[in-house]
Amino acid sequence: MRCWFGHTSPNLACRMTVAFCGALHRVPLGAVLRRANRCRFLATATETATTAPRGTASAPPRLPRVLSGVQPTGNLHLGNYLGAVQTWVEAQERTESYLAVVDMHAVTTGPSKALRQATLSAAAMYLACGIDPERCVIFAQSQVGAHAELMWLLSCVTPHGWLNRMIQFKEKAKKQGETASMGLFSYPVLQAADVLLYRPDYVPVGEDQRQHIELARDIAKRYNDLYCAGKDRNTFNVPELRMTKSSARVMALDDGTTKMSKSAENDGSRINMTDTPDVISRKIKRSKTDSFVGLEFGNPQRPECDNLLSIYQVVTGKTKDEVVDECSHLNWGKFKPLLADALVEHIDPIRCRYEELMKDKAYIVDVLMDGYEKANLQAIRTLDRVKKDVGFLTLGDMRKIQKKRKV
Ligand code: AQP
Repeated sequence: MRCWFGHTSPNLACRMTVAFCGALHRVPLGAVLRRANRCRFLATATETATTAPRGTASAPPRLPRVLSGVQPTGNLHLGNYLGAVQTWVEAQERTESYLAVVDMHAVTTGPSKALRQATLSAAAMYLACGIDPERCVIFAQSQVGAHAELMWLLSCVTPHGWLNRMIQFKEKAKKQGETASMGLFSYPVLQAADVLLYRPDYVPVGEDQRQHIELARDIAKRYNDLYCAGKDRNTFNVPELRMTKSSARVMALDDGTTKMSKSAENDGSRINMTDTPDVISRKIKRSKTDSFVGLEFGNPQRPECDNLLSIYQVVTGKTKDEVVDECSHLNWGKFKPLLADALVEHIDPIRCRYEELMKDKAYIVDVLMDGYEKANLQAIRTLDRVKKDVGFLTLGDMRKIQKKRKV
């Protein structure tokens, strides 16, 4: 297939253009042309990057590589957006981002509802929030088989005691009792595999994921010690852990001491990124408050007040002082409509884009296919090195032996 710009293996933007010509897409012409123009620019930039020798003045500096993801365990909510996806959007121009929809993690606590649909929906939400598929690799974890393979090999270098210390397992297992699965227990090893396969420079995480990423770093170091000692380089780089802004920890609307969560039973506890303006207003109206006079940040006796003010601050982009000036004298009846309006203004354009995207699932699939190809290439490269380190008889080894016999 040849695109408008003559590329024989057109990238995603070109494919969209071709698809548009075939009237298969409902993407507005302006958007397609903007994308296609950028594609022409990107194609030139990529060619320069691959043809210019490394270390010369013309070789562009390598962007730091980043890996992150969200589980498709339900609708993405305001916490996932502010704590994760928005930070990816902000960083995408400065990084080479691998952004997974981590569907294998979604089944650790039992069957996950409508997983296929939730995976497409999560990918569509990444795009609707502003992730550019030309810059970032968006893919579904379960499609890249190397995640599961590497997880097994990493399980064999991870001491059992390290996993026993994982707080998230203890919390989730408490709810599940005897039925808590091995998958839930070894979830952090899968997460380590997710990360280490792509050799990222850093991993952006919320406070809740800090322990898991620290574990991934420990696993990488232990693996390198066991299998790479005496070699000229380590198989895994030990990624830096970068905390996202603490203000982005969003708590539940019905309890300011627990985090907003996809899987919480009460839908009123969260603002879904797919909620309509009416639903958002209703949820904010019903959100838990207190009977103190005025509004304030940071009072430990008022977690709901701190949470709602923090959300207001983040979605309006105001400083803490500006929010204090504007809101400290207000009562809940005055503040809640302000907050609801600010949320609607921030979220509704994303919801509208999301709904448009979901009308064209073939486009979401194009993005995921493209992401699969890129992610798989990188993942297999790392996995092959691991297999060599470990000493497996690989297909490559066998072919070499066969070749010798034929000669
Ligand atoms: N409430 C939150 N505030 C800020 N950041 C949050 N994240 C999740 N909830 C909040 C961030 O979103 C990213 C992806 O999370 P995940 O889907 O992999 O798992 P999670 O943290 O367990 O999210 P949920 O919504 O609570 O899912 P369930 O209910 O399925 O367990 C992470 O970067 C996380 O920090």
